[in-house]
Amino acid sequence: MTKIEAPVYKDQIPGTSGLRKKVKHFRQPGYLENFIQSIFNAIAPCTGKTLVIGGDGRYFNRQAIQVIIKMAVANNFKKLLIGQGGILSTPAASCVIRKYKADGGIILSASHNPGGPDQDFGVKYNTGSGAPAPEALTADIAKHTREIRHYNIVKIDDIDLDIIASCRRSNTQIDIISAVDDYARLMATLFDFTVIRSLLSGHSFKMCFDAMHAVTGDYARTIIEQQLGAPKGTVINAVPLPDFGGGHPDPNLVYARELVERMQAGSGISLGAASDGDGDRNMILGEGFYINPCDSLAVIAANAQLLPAFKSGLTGVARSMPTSRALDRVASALDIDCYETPTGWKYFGNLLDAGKIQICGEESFGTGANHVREKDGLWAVLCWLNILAVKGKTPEQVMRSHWKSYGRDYFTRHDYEGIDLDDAENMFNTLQEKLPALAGQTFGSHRVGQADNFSYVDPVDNSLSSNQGVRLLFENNARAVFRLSGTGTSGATLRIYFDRFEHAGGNLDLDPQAALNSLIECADEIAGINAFTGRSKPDVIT
Ligand code: G16
Repeated sequence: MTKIEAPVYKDQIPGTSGLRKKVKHFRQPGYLENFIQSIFNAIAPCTGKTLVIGGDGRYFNRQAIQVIIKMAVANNFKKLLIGQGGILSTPAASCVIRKYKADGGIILSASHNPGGPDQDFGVKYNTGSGAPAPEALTADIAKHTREIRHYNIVKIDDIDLDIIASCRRSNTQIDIISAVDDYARLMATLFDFTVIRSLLSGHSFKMCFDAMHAVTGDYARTIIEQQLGAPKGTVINAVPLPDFGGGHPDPNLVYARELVERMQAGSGISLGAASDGDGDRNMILGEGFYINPCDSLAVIAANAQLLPAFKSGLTGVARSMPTSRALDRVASALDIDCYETPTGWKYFGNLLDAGKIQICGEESFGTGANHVREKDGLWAVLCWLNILAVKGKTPEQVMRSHWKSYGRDYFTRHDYEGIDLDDAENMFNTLQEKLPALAGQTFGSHRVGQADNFSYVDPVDNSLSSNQGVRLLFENNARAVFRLSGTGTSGATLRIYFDRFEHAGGNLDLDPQAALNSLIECADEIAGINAFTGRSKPDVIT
């Protein structure tokens, strides 16, 4: 074992979901190694522990895995479980950690961010429950990155990642395992595969799943085409590529354009779905019909009793604060708890572990449940397939009848990407200063009822998370929320979330941009988006 002196990097601070930087940044001498050793130091002692390793297959995945293997051997891990080809989708990694009772896992992914030599890479650590490291642990890892003196590594040949086999190096057993099998087996226990199979093999129902040249290609082909009998070619862009084919593997209306075009009205395709770089996000489309992730979450919760996994009912659900309150209305009808957490899947972990919730989700195209501790793109698609198969309806019919029962929470998110960090901070600081005086003021037709910066006290361990987003809560049941993204790698990304409730008897058919237009104008008046950033329109609207 060699101890190598480590240069200290001051920017190794995990964001919303792990450490994300450009590949070139990760390739600085000792950069990856320092961060990995800091994870190991934070979870020490490593002796006797089992670690899962896998990634979304993006550029630098394989090289990084070889480094991590050599460092894990040097740090005396007992066992490494590594996805074949260095691949594990984020939910599959969570599944493997839980199934084999591993002590934790390292997932290599920058999620929906583009891949390639000039693009993004990322590293995150998940704990033994399969959940993303909680805030206290990520803060501890960051502290270790500032205090690190050396990292440990062994000089051994690279391990063959492509063949399922076991070998031993020093005290460490290294198992290359199937990336797909454990996850696919788990899915078969959660859904009624028989009813879905008859839907997919019938002539009246066609679906299209866009894997966006990212990690879900193999998972979707195995489950949707081979196990559920959908025709070959149902999964498009199914071959994972290190640069995602030059695309931006983010399943939204802008970046999943190919799918959106295929799903135009008249296409004859009943269900469209896409997943992101590491397989934890999902987008659901009907024929010529977009289903907002906040609504998708509400529909899944409202129909949970149709899914075998939830046949004994739900006790609670949760959503991130900026996510629309469509889920709250379902929870109230079911008379179950509904929790509001900060943005970041890690905040659902304690609630899931404590059995307080079974289903949770976020506006950022993330939906999941207690089967793993990550959001799960393919799982959400299977939920929809199961619901549609039982109901014998189209996605649009299911959505419209949901609105008729619960009312509609119009929602949109406006993203301003790559803005100057100082401009973003100035805007936020100015807005923050205004907050105490805003309540009672009227802007257009909207009177502010409450204006604050969201704080969350975890109901399980009482930990406090503050500064989680500026909320403007209006008296007419409308909200505008401002956050800076914690997942970008260049400049700042400003996210502004808008939602307002329309009761079941109201106009449920508006375009969300039109339905929220006066709220959007009012938010600009209050925050001065244009004045501070110089931007007149968002880069991405979801
Ligand atoms: C990550 C987190 C999500 C979060 C999303 C957006 O998703 O896991 O919980 O909602 O980032 O975060 P932000 O608004 O800070 O960019 P993913 O899919 O990137 O891992």
